[in-house]
Amino acid sequence: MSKKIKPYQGAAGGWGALASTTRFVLGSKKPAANIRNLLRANQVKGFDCPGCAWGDEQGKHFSFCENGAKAISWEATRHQVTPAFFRQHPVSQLRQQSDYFLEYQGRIEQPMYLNRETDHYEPISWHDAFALISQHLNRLEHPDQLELYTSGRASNEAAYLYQLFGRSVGTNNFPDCSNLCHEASGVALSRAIGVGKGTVTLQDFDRADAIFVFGQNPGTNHPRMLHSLRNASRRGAAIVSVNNLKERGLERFADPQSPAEMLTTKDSTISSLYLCPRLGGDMALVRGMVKLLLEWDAEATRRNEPGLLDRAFIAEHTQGLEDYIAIVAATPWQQIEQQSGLSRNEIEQAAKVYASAGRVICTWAMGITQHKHSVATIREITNLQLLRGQLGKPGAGLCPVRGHSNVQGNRTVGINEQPASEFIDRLEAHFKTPMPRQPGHNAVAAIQAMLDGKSKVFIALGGNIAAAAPDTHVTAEALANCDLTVQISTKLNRSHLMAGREALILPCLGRTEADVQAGGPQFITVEDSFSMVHASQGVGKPNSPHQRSETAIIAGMAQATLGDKPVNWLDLADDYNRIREHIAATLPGFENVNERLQQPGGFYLGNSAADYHWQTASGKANFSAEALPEQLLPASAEGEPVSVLQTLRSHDQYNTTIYGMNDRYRGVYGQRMVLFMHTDEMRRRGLHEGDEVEIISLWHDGAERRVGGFKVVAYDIPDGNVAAYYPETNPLVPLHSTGDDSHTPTSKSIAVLIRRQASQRIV
Ligand SMILES: Nc1nc2c(c(=O)[nH]1)N[C@H]1C(S)=C(S)[C@@H](COP(=O)(O)OP(=O)(O)OC[C@H]3O[C@@H](n4cnc5c(=O)[nH]c(N)nc54)[C@H](O)[C@@H]3O)O[C@H]1N2
Ligand SMILES: Nc1nc2c(c(=O)[nH]1)N[C@H]1C(S)=C(S)[C@@H](COP(=O)(O)OP(=O)(O)OC[C@H]3O[C@@H](n4cnc5c(=O)[nH]c(N)nc54)[C@H](O)[C@@H]3O)O[C@H]1N2
Ligand SMILES: [Mo]
Repeated sequence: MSKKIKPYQGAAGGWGALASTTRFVLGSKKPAANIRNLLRANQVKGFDCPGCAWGDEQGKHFSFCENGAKAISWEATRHQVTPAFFRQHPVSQLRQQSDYFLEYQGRIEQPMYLNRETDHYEPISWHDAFALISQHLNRLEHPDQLELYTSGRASNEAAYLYQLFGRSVGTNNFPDCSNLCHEASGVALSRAIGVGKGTVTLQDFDRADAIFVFGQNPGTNHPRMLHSLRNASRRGAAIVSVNNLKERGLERFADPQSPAEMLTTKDSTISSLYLCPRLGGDMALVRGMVKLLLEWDAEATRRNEPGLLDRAFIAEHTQGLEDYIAIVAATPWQQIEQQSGLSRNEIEQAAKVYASAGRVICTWAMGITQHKHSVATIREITNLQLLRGQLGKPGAGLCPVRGHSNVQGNRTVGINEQPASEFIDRLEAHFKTPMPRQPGHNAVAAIQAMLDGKSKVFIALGGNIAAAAPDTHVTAEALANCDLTVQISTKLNRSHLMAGREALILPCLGRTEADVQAGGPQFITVEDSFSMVHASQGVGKPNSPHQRSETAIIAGMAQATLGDKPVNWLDLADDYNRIREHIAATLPGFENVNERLQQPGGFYLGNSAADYHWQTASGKANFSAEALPEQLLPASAEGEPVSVLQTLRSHDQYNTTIYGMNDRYRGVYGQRMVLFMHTDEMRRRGLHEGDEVEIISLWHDGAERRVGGFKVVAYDIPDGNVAAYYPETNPLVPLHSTGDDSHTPTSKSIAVLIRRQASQRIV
């Protein structure tokens, strides 16, 4: 595919999506099996789509999306990375290859051990691999020298076993992808409403009068959400999109699964209002909306008309309103307009939609969670919802739209570096053994501990930390500093090449594949963004007889390290019902899990806040009263203009997995090294479309962070903000540039200098 920039004219979804799906499915080597797989994804029987964490409509057939199709066919490849492949390619040579090349090689076929002498991975038996892990773990001076990373694709059963393994060794070091992702949502919501999860269910989208979508690109990352938005918009609900960029999926949508829509090429307008704030400007926008709501409410009260606030809800269920009102009053309009980059008139339009809607849902994703003041921003969105009692009732609530398909479930079953003491109490009582209580490391702390030589063994249950984590070179150094790194993976990736002094790759089954253990065929469970837990059972034939299930691999490591303490691990891996019985005994909400899973569609875990039960210290929902950040980022550094960079996903990628070089809805073809920029900024900088630039980030530690070879693309983005793809830009994100209280890297607001590539010399 040749490189080109060609603005996309169609709606999101539609023929473009269908053509792309067909190409991905048919382009793989086993189209029949792939299509059968697609039909089984997200159905009552079959597997949960590994694409994203959006919920499933009950009883609807053929519910898959273009990007789910890519995820499934990417996993179902027949390509294999065999011992012969590794004999041919030394690790130092593989390091020169792109992420796309690495994953494209296919599924890891056998367990592999890195021989540092020869610089090649060599086959190792499962027995010897587990023995090596146990030797390393039993040699640690302290259990906290172990880091156990999780990527949110693992099942509840695997994740539960993994946390039990880590805690039985004696550590709470569970860095996970959530630390890089929705951590701010968990922190903010726990403080505000006493539960770190969204309060809505999928059915609420059918009842909302207005849906505010903040900092999210569902057309690419949660395509099934577009169905809910389209249906809502058709029945007259207002959809307000708040996004730094004009995203096609939020503007228009045609359903690739609705023949009528496809034939008439009738597409739906999704958003009735589309606001483009500056990066990090959402808190200021919401503050402005609240300022107006309070003004309008006061006017109505003066006229003896019903006010806009839900006073009964506020009185019964909340605390902290006075302080919040005071801080809103003290926030000047000038600061609100300057920080949001929106005019008072634009903010007023959003406030009017909000004020006139009976039931409102607010959703958000990475555009909100990956900033320095993300927790404060989510608290502000929550304040807005509390003011009008938009919580708990049908059609209203808060909805952080999760990323990985089971990231929420992983947290629920104990992947948490700061576990609640009640959970540890339950584990101790049930397993009759002491469990660690000291807080563990999140992703950034884990990288720092490895860098400092404090942590010595790194085990990853999936994911690709070397590419996904910030400060790529620093992360690589941290991994190299470990005595042992272990990657439980489906496909070859960067993390296998940025390894410790000793390293293992342990190949596992994917979600779509049949998992047969001594106890017969097994299913696993997952939890979606709406707290629905349901079963998932793979159907495909495993790619190689050597691959094992994640659960069996964890059991193997645990049995080799701990013997039968505190459980017979191998016994649990024989029959996952046994693991679910331990889950039921130690986690509220999972009582009789094995029976309840028999109901089609699974069961709802419940949400205390949606039931007006506030598990906060105050016993109420808490308003927060925080000033807006003083200044987002500097406008210039030593006379040179500073831009603010966000790092985001293209349409052809799943996190660090690159499926292809196109970003169709943004009109980018055959390339990924692009930098989206406003035309005014291009003019000021004397840049033209296609000019090559390098990007240098500003951070006060003096280290140089620079990437080059990016082509400028003119785009509808606020002047002074720029955007480029992740993971190519991860070397620019300083490890310690993290969110307040969330510790999440600020991947959506990095201060950068932009220089023409020709000026190789930096003055
Ligand atoms: N196909 C596919 N599906 C995926 C993934 C994938 O990579 N590919 N990844 C999965 C994962 S792990 C996650 S977390 C989710 C990610 O889903 P998203 O959060 O949609 O992912 P991003 O591409 O990071 O997009 C961030 C969006 O927020 C906007 N934005 C950035 N900064 C700001 C801001 O300050 N304010 C506002 N209002 N908008 C802003 C960007 O323009 C962009 O539209 O998707 C999940 N689903
Ligand atoms: N700059 C920047 N950085 C970011 C982000 C950003 O927006 N900007 N987003 C962040 C976010 S939201 C997230 S969630 C993280 C993602 O971080 P990770 O979850 O660590 O990364 P992924 O790319 O999802 O992991 C892909 C790898 O997982 C393995 N894999 C796939 N399926 C399976 C499976 O079923 N089992 C096992 N064991 N392995 C499997 C494959 O080997 C594949 O190479 O990245 C974060 N990093
Ligand atoms: Mo994520």
